[in-house]
Amino acid sequence: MSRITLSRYLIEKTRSHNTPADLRFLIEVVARACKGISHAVSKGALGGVLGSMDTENIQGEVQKKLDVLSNEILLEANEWGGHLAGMASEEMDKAYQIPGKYPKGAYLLVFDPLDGSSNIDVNVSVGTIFSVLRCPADSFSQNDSLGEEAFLQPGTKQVAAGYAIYGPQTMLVLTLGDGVKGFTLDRELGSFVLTHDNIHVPQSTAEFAVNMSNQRHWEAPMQRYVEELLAGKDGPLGKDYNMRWIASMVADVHRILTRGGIFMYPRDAREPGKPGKLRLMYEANPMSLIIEQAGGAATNGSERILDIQPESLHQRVAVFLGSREEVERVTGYHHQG
Ligand code: P6P
Repeated sequence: MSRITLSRYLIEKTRSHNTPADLRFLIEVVARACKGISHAVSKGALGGVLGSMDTENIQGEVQKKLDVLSNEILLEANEWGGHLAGMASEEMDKAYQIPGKYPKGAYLLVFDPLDGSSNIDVNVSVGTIFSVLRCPADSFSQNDSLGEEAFLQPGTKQVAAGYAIYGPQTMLVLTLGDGVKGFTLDRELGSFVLTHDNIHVPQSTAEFAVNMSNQRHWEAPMQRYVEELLAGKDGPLGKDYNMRWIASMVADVHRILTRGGIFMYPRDAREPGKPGKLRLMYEANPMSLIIEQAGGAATNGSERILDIQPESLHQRVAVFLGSREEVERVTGYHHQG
């Protein structure tokens, strides 16, 4: 059987589902940038790019050299193509304005260029997460700056979302709104090849992902739910659960897409008033669209993540996502209060 590359998949989508040519071009450019990031990440210490800068991003997190490099790779790959009205990134305080010498296009690209970067120096899988929105007509101008409000759209407005995971294999996982596909990078050809044609999250699971060291900071519903998970078959849930926590959202979500599970990052008492650690626009929304498109569910404990109306670019949110049965269960605990 001839192998279907990402390019062929996208061209066939354009023909059969009217995927606009400039959206196809956008995805191909992002995929090419992810190949470049994969190459830089895989060099490790040999590339002189491990370790930290002496700078912090808007999250107050120390920036790794690869964070900044990955961000630059995505900006430089996308700014000239004429398919974007602007970009936003975890690594930049403000929206990125397309330089005046280049034409602007219909889409907005929002990304976490290198998620999980605290794991880079210990050689654990990391990834790039991206989300594609349409630029609202009333925000678009070839000449004027793009305001942040153009990006503040609920996750249901995403026209595409995906991630690259830089692990034993480099993979691109993508949804254009009709299912989830997985492409594995063939390093000899330099092409992403379709290897997972229809990724589906198992409805039920016996595996949960949470950073247990935060347990004492959780609110009561979360405490109760995890206690019952830990009680296993002797408790009310009637089955034993396994636990995994990689502390790299891309790797944890990829595992859940592959074999089921529930990923949890609840808000906690460490940062009162903050709704959670993870960012809505470029972590929770793209991952929630992918999970839902694969048959799973994603909430912030009380409402569907994709329905949340963003109020700021770097807004945070609590995240419960994965196997539908388990997400509905934990959401029920939060509704009981
Ligand atoms: P903690 C990585 O920094 C990240 O944003 C996600 O990729 C990951 O799921 C989470 O934070 C890990 O957080 O508090 O366990 O280190």
